[in-house]
Amino acid sequence: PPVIRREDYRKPDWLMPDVHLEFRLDPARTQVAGRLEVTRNGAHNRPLRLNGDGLTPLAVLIDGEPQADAWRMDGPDLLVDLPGDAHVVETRVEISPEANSQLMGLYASGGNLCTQCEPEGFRRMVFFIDRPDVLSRYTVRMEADKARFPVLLSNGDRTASGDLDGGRHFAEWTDPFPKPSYLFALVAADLAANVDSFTTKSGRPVKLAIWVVEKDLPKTEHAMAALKASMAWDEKVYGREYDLGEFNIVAVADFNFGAMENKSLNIFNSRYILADPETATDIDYDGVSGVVAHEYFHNWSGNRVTCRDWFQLSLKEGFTVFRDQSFTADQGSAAVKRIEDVRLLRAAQFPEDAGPLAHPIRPESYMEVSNFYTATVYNKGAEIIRMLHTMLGPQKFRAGCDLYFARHDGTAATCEDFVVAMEDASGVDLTRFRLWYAQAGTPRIRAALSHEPAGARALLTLEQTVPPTPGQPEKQPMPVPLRIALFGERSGRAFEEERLVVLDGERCEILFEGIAERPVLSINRGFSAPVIIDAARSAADLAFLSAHDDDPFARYEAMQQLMVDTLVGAVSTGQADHGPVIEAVRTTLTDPALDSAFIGETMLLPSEAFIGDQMAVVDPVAIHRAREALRRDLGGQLEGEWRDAYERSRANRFELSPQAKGARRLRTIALGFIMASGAEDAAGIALRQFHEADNMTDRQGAFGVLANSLAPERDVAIAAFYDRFRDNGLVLDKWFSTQAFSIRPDTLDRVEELSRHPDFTLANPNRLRSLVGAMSGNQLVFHEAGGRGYRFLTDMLLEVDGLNPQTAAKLVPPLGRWRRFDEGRAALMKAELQRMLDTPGLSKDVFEQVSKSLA
Ligand code: BAL
Ligand code: ZN
Repeated sequence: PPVIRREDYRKPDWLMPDVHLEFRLDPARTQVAGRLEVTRNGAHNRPLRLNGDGLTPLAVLIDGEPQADAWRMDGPDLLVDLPGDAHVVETRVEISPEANSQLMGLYASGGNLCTQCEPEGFRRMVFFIDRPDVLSRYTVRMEADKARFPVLLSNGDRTASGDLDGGRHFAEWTDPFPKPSYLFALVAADLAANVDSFTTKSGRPVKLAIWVVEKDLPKTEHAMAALKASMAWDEKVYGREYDLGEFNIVAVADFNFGAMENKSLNIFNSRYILADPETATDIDYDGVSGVVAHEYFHNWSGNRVTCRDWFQLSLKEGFTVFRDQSFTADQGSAAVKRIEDVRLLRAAQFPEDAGPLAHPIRPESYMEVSNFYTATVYNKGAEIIRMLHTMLGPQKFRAGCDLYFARHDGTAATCEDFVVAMEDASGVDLTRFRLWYAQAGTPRIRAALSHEPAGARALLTLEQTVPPTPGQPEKQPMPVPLRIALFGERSGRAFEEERLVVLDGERCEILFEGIAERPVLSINRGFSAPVIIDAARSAADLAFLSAHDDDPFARYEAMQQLMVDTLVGAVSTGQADHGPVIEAVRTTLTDPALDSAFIGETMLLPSEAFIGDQMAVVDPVAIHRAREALRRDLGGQLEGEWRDAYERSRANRFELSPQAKGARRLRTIALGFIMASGAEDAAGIALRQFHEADNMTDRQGAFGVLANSLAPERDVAIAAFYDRFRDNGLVLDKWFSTQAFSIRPDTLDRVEELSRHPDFTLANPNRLRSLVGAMSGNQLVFHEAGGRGYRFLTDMLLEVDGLNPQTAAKLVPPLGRWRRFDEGRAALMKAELQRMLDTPGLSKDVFEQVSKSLA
């Protein structure tokens, strides 16, 4: 497949200020007519290229006349020769939504019809200039059977509707805001709405509607509350107001992404809309509010100002993730939110940045843009915006955002435009900061602190290296903002106010004065930069920080580092001293000043994958053994403390307050350690929690603990969970994933069995990820010697590729990590990648990921 390069960007040859679309909707045969008012953009004589994907033109008219000679196909695209500078081009095609298993373009889900156009799904519905820098005003007419599809929605405002002959009806929608095709949406459905309203700060009423199948209406309250909170927050924090009279959200069960920010008609994966205590965990509730906020915030960061080309994707995604993270931090515990965000970054983005698919947040090239909706573009992108916020301060950052929105409203912009607006508004030179957009790889910072008691001075030396990544062997040092504090080892107090140090080159030295007692270094507080810190602090210093640091993130981080050091030491030497971790955990667990949510986060052992990331060669079995040994020791030696914490955090009635959520979190973590202690009554306690729970967090928590166990209670829970929730797809996903995450020795057998379960299907991305995605994220099981996990993943992936290449390609990265494993495993992993490559008809989505993984 051809490689598309950022440097080859050329402005569009033709513009398309006004378009009119007509959809005669039918699940099997939908007719689509497009009427495009095109204008020549600049002096050239190139034809009009209308992108298509799998379309056959049934008619092509120019200025109202059929023109058989004026057009030709060029691969999937339609080329039209146009004599003048402004013409009306009309085309007609027929498509089959129910046969569309890619879930891109117009497709059927649960009997309803909906669209997904980002990034290049629009061209699967109608010949069009399908690129984000061509903005058009849309009018849309939809016609459908009224009984089957009573609800007809598109972007903007409904401007006409009525009944037609033969039991059909129509609706017309007009969107006054010019938009690129990727933000188009259409829904024809039999759904009911939770309707509410919001009045914007300038007094404009907005009708809000969340559309779901009728029985799910009670599960939309949390999403609605989140939507209203997001609208108010964006006004308060960014001064951004909603701009239309309606805002619709539609939930569908089959969806490639989490959700989609189509102008005024967001379409959501139902897992990010539906929540009630019986079926959703606290994590699910947070997912709903976070994603509702994210999609809403796109109305400004993405829709009003969109992207010039797909290389600029992080312009809208990194910025919008930063905005949704800030929103969630403001709504609840900022410390816990930061810990969760960093855990996700380390789990998903750091490995990507260290592997064959590493790319800068603004990539230089791609074969298939769908492969670039990555943790790097989204989550590292958000960290880069956060660093700007940290370095400029909140006022100048806000001024930069205001200038960016004012300058680029109604246009398609670039990452460079964003940085220039930040520079112009703040007066800060960001020349070197731009390297963060251009260079891949996670920088490593070595920090060495020396103390001179006689002179009461301390000297901190910082050194930066940025590792080579594919296509980027040499790197330049980047500006790294580090929040730093020193604590007195005896007094436990900070010596001075926290400093913000920007390490701007390869090396710098920072002098601290008035440091009489030995200082302990707290660095990258709040995770101020997305880097790896190598500070070589002793176990005693880390334990000290975990108890005394006044930055909650730094306290968490110190505990994590202590655990990681202990576990990596245990794996590499076979010897483990668990004492310091056990004492540090005891101190935190029994600190009455700490809230349960924070304690819970801090008690979580680093994942097996994260421990592997610290090692030259990952040994999944040794890592698992070392981690389980620590869990057993923590469980056994602190059994009394865990039982106290378990009882203390016994939630009463379900509520969603931060305190109640924290209590539930700690409760299940304590349960896990009681189980690890080997106590005889542990499985019974877990099964009681499972049965008596009045909410999914407690039930799922107990289920997860039992799923790892060899006790007979595990089978009871599996059967009971299934019986209770067999009719709820989203909860069944949990049933599949919990079993696929199990560390039992028979997990792969069970996963293979579940792949033949009548409720398993490759057609639904959530279900696929719940089994296959979960298994490949289970380091011990996926890397079982002999390669059965690799073969299972590959078999599934190849089958999915025939249906839904975009989703199939997302399953490749775990195999691409072969360089990190021993020769035997690496050879088996490569063999599976090669098997994919040798498969005829492989999609370009999967081809790109596999060929880069083998390179
Ligand atoms: N734009 C694709 C889905 C999202 O990031 O909101
Ligand atoms: Zn987004």
